[in-house]
Amino acid sequence: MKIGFLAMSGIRAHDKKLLELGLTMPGVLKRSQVVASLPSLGLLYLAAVTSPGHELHYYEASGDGSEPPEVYDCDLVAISTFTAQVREAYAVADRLRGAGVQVAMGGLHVTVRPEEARQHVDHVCLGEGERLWPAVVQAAARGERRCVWNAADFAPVDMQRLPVPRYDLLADRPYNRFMVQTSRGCPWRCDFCASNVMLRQAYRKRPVADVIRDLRAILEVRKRPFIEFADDNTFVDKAWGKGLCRQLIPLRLKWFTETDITVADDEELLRLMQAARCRQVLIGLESPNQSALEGVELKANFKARRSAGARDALRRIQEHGITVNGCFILGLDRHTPDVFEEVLEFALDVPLYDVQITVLTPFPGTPLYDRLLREGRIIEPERWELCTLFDVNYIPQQMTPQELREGLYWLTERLYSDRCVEQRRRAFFETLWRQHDAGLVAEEECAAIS
Ligand code: B12
Repeated sequence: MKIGFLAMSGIRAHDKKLLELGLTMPGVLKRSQVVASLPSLGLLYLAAVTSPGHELHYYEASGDGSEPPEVYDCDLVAISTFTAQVREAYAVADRLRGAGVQVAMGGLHVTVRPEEARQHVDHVCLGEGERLWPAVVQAAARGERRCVWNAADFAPVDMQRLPVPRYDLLADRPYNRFMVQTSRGCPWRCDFCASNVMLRQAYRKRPVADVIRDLRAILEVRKRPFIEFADDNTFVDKAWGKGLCRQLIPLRLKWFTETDITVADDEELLRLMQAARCRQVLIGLESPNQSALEGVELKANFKARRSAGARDALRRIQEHGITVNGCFILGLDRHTPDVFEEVLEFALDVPLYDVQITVLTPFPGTPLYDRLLREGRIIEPERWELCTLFDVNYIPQQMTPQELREGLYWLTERLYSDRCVEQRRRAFFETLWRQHDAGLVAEEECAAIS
């Protein structure tokens, strides 16, 4: 069979005013453009576990959700879904099936809403895809349609033996950013988090040697790639993390990852991350004030417990030449309209090199979604296209939806203005060059980061 893997890339947001603001802010635009073009790691894993004898192709839908004409030459097309683009994905699937192409769909959204996906696709795939995909391909080859495939009915995915994602399928595409996973899951359970709704297993790490093997495979496709680790929380296990960094040092690759604030607790780890050329860590701070974080992490109240020392922890990370992208969620239940100024003050005080602000978003499958639905606070349930992290579709507890929107605009204008970006970043560069003057950081390294 000819099998197509169709990624729905790009960034989604519908709030017109915010889009206008974003377009005038180089800080926002630059990051969006960079990430919008990331290839889909999930699909590259599916390609890697496809049995030999099939012809495989990787495709991208355009930012408006339209598919390239080549997908119509396939016998089977695999589509990966996030909530914000799932209606576009269903529309693509309807068109493909109308033309006689079989469609399989998986990913975060259909995992929690399989009954919806059944209306549009031949094979609905729930959970991690590596074990179930070969069975889907076999069934498709026999012409069997209208099936639901659940990872829970297959052996658990073994993180000790993941294959190399088929990066080679991207060889003729202009990607320079590549994704690698070092781990899956997160030990914490934040009530809003949509990342791990489909993972049946606890936090799992991969063997460092396998991660390095995958990075070498990328180097065969691209000379100087930038690496994004597509993890939920990379440095949970500090000893393993140090081992990873030691092995990364000789590769001299620049990389980005998501982790929690406990990286700052371990000086040796920070030094190794710096030596391994970590360029940025993204950390979910969620709120500048501790009281708003009470109860947000459901297992151990982790976010609230770590809030008091957060500013110093963030400074420690940045003092190691690693920029922090601090993420805040606006509109948590205990947020009053004061939160917008508080975030600005926090970001300037640390100061944070990068800041990401999003609005609280009830993604289906999360405890937050169920709670807000029960409380009658979701404005338009199932308007999935609003699950973008930038569009308000719920009633906050201590402000109106409009106050939340206005606050988001107010903060966007300030945080991402040229003056504020410069002010936030200046301290980082000053520290870096001081370290250079003290002989701690090489000139080449400083220049590369600047
Ligand atoms: C990388 C990334 C992106 C990349 C995606 C690149 C791409 N083309 O795939 C970019 C930057 C484009 C992106 C965009 C967006 N993202 Co994003 N992104 C991520 C991130 C950090 C990692 C995803 C990843 O690669 N995981 C690793 C792979 C291996 O897992 P996977 O994709 O889930 O695939 C596995 C299974 O799902 C399954 N599977 C997946 N697809 C299929 C298909 C079939 C047929 C089968 C059988 C199985 C299967 O098998 C795979 C292997 O086990 C996650 C956070 C996270 N840690 O998950 C957020 C995340 C997925 N993003 C999110 C959001 C909200 C967005 C945006 C809406 C933001 C915005 N406003 O634009 C857009 C979506 C727009 C769009 N085009 O879809 C949310 C999604 C929540 C949800 N329920 O939808 C997440 C969870 C972040 C968060 N915490 O809120 N994102």
